[in-house]
Amino acid sequence: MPLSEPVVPRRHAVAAATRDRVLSALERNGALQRLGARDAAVFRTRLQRHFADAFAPLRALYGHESGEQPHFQALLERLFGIVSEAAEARTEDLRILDHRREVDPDWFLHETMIGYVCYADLFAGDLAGVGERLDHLAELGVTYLHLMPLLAARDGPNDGGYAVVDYTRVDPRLGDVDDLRALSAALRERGMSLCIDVVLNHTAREHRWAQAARAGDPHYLAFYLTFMDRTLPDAYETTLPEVFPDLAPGSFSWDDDLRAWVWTSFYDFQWDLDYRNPEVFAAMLEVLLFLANTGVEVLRLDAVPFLWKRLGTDCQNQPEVHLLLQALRALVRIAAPATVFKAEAIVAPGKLVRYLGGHDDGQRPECELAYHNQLMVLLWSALAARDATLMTAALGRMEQPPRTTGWVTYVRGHDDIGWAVTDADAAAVGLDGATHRAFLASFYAGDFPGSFAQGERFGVNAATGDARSSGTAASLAGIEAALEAGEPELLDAAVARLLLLHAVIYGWGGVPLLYMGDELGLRNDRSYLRDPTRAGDNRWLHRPRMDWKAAARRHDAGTVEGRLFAGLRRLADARRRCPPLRGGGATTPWWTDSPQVFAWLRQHPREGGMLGLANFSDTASTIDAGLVAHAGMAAGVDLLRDGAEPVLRDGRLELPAWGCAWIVPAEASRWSW
Ligand code: OTU
Repeated sequence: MPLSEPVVPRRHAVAAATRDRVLSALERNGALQRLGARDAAVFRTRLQRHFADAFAPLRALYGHESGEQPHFQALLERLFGIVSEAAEARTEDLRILDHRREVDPDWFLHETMIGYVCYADLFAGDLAGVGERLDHLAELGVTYLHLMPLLAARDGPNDGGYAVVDYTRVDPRLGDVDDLRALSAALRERGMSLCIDVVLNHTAREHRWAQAARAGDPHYLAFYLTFMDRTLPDAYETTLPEVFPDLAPGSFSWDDDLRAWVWTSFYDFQWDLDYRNPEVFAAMLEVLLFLANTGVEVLRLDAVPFLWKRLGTDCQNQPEVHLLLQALRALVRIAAPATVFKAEAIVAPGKLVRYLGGHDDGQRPECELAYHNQLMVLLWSALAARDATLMTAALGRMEQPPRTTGWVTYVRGHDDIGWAVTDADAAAVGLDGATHRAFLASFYAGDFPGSFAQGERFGVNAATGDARSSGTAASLAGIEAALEAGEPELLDAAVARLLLLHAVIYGWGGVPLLYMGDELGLRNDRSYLRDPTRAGDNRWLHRPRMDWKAAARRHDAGTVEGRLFAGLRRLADARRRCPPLRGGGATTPWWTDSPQVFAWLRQHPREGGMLGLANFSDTASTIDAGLVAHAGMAAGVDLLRDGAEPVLRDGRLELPAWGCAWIVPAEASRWSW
């Protein structure tokens, strides 16, 4: 080979040639020209930059190697056609946002980020109503609003909106797509980004695609996983866990119209899509881009672990799931780079970081955010046990997310809490996994002796004995019981517990999510029992309606609402003054010489460090102050106490019952006070 010819690995050569063919196709049909000269140049650069990130996973998924190259090329041209049309449909506003986000790619991981999660109807009636309540969010420092499912869902039971009939229509009770556009713009004006759910894994049985399938249309029949008899369903079910063992047993449902079994991982009215079919991929790509073009900035990708099935496995976290996410990531980025993906993957700790693109063979762009389910579970575990040993060990064993990505951290959400403590993590600290999980379910159902919690069991699995928990954060932390008992001391303790949990999630790094009502300590809501479409699903216990009367007490320091609200505002202020929490840092738990005290060190390559401390005991605890020095915070100050120096006694640092501290070096904090 002559020296002048560069050695290009074949893989890259194929990708480059394919890319050029895709680009010429877009030029031939005028798609690029329609973007206007400037945006066409930018689009072309993005396509060149990200093409391989789409090409490689798509080829692995749909590019059957053997002689079907023209087919695959046609598929690519079609997908990029969808992408270029979406780029063309993007409004001027959003194109400017795209530029801003490309200049500031870790915008969603700034230390100023604070999320709020609510149902539009329960919070403020409808989308327009939400727009009128933004002051409430601004007071809490919110910069990110996750509105729970708001697209048109089936009538009757719809799993809280997770059974969508039309991804391009807003639930008419909440408004329409124009209201969604108006709200996303109003939010942006106030420095808040909108996040909404995209239910990728399944549609409602009443979705147009499913209706066509039921009417016998072979094109749409191929959108779903259907089986003429029980042979394959039975074979799959030998290794499939049940998501809702009591409410919707099994993973297949008989459909009378189809005269077949349909794959339904969740409720029987939620039909799993078949992503082996590239038509499904193309259809969902259009959905994502349509939603991105309404100004939604964060897409919460629901139930992603379930997207690909494989016989003999639990049909979660299959390698193809990651390929799908990588391909979608690259394609959406080319048209709408201001859009961030958030993975809803509530899976074993060892499988989580892959959703953020951390793979054995290096980093591949996937989702930018993912739920830190382990942190949430271990917080409640430590609170019940009054001991942080398991939490320290289990979190210490987890991998770091890639530096360009981050966790969303949370105390409570709309789902049950699944007690995802692995047997290995439990064993590492001398606990039996099953016993500890049963303890947690019992503790948070309020039936363990000495429990302060008032919750309920969810998803009790008669076969395995597993149980999850429902209840609002306030009720689980003891506020409901304390108010019933009318004992101020119990209430002080419960308020301190709830703030303790939030002090950890606000100080971890990533985006903390505040769940609606937790800023006021809203208790369990049993009104769902009167609604037959909800009565069977006690997750509605912790989906209360916003109590605006309670909110009116938020500045009254003598009330529960006032104490929680002020506490959360203090945390928000401290976060904004804490650059180490910015994206690009890493967080690791640290052992202390007190099992009740959880310590974590946040380190940022440019912004320095922060040592977080949280005392899970109902009495004061002390730790060796040498630890603080060892973490590089010898002359440290506590951001949670207005920059005061930590209380030291006989070389030990003292934390009150359920007390917390965020210690930063004094000189680092000087500029911010
Ligand atoms: C999600 O949760 C939603 O958060 C739920 O509210 C929905 O019911 C469900 O999807 C179906 O759309 O199993 O217990 O690993 O754990 O997707 C909740 C992800 C769930 C799953 C998660 C699912």
